[in-house]
Amino acid sequence: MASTGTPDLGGGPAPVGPALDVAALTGPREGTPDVAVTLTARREGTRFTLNGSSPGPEIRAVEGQLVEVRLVNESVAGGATLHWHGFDVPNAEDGVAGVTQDAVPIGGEHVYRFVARAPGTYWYHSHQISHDQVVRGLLGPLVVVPRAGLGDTRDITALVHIYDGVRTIDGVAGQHAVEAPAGATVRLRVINTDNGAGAVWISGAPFAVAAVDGVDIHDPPAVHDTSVVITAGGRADLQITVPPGGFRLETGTAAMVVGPAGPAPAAAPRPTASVDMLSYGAPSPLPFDPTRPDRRFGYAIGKSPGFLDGIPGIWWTINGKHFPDDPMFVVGEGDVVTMHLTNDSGEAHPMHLHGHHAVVLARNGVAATGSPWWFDSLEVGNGESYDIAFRADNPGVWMDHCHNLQHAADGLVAHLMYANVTTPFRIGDKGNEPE
Ligand SMILES: [Cu+2]
Repeated sequence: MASTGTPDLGGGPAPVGPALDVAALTGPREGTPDVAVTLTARREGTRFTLNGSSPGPEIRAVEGQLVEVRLVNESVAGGATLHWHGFDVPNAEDGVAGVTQDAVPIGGEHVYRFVARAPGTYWYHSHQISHDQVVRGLLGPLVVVPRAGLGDTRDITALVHIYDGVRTIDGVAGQHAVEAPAGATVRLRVINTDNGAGAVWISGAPFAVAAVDGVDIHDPPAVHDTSVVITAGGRADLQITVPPGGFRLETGTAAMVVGPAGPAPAAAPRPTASVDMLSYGAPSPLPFDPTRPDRRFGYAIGKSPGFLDGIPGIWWTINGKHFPDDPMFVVGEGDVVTMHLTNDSGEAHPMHLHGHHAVVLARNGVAATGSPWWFDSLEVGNGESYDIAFRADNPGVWMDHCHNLQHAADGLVAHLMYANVTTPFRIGDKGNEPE
């Protein structure tokens, strides 16, 4: 893949180290896994399932454990993969068909191995024909708990997904209950697996946003009558003390009631206020100095007439180019990278960088003042701009794309590449079609 366009705003060419092949950038190949899971992908009617259900089974590991997941494709035509959304695995484990592996055909299998280094809330999904396979159910939750445990905290996952137009929580439409005693502390891991941003709120109790995209918020204050808007692909861990009458996690349609057995608290409409992560929580130092980046990029999202796979239309552009002629952002290992994201395309885009967490420096030129806001999925609204920064500390070839997966299929896909890394895989070969 050649470097195209001129995304570099400064920094000069990235240093080229010794050549590395993506296929060699695996997790530990030796050692007995602490968590070993086989996930069998099937087509069931119009749905796709893993081990007979969607969402697939929750994969839960303790920080530091070795995780091994064997994906078996029983009947998903077109092939399948598993991508660990938000979990920064070594590149060969990233599960992107045509970039880090070939799609697994019917009758085939693929083994992923990685160390559960970072506690937090994540999810997994197919990254082959993802605009179809994810919507139809090839997904599930991935949770890594801290080595020290969570004490008495009740740990509850709430994976939100729309099936055939019906919003569900953990696969259940309407309202369902999870029992927890009054006075207990709950960590509610809300995962947005849909193509658009989703608002959630808690009725019946104040709450704090304890983590976003797997990273704890520093000193999160309690809020009430406030919603949390979760980017497509993003997660928010909410911390709540269960009141005597319980509380509700609301999405506007599906709801989860958490509390002692008994009558559920009343549903509440969506609050008008929402948490703004730009100013939520207390500042704390970053692990690098973003005012002295080694590399600065622009990622300008637009739309213009042209051809995509030979089909004329009005397609998304990145820095003025259509996929696959859009930018390759080339970095060297260890670089501190800043990126200026803009969007003048007429629609919002939930931008997802694989393999790295980035931190928000500013939105529309207004500097972040709250807790460091680390993310892997960031909603960039039409007309908005974001300045972000990350450390290039995970060599490979990484997608940096829109997680409205139809937009990605329509070409809103770029890549971050380390200058010395090559991949033997090809989009278009062996049926590889990541989006
Ligand atoms: Cu988009």
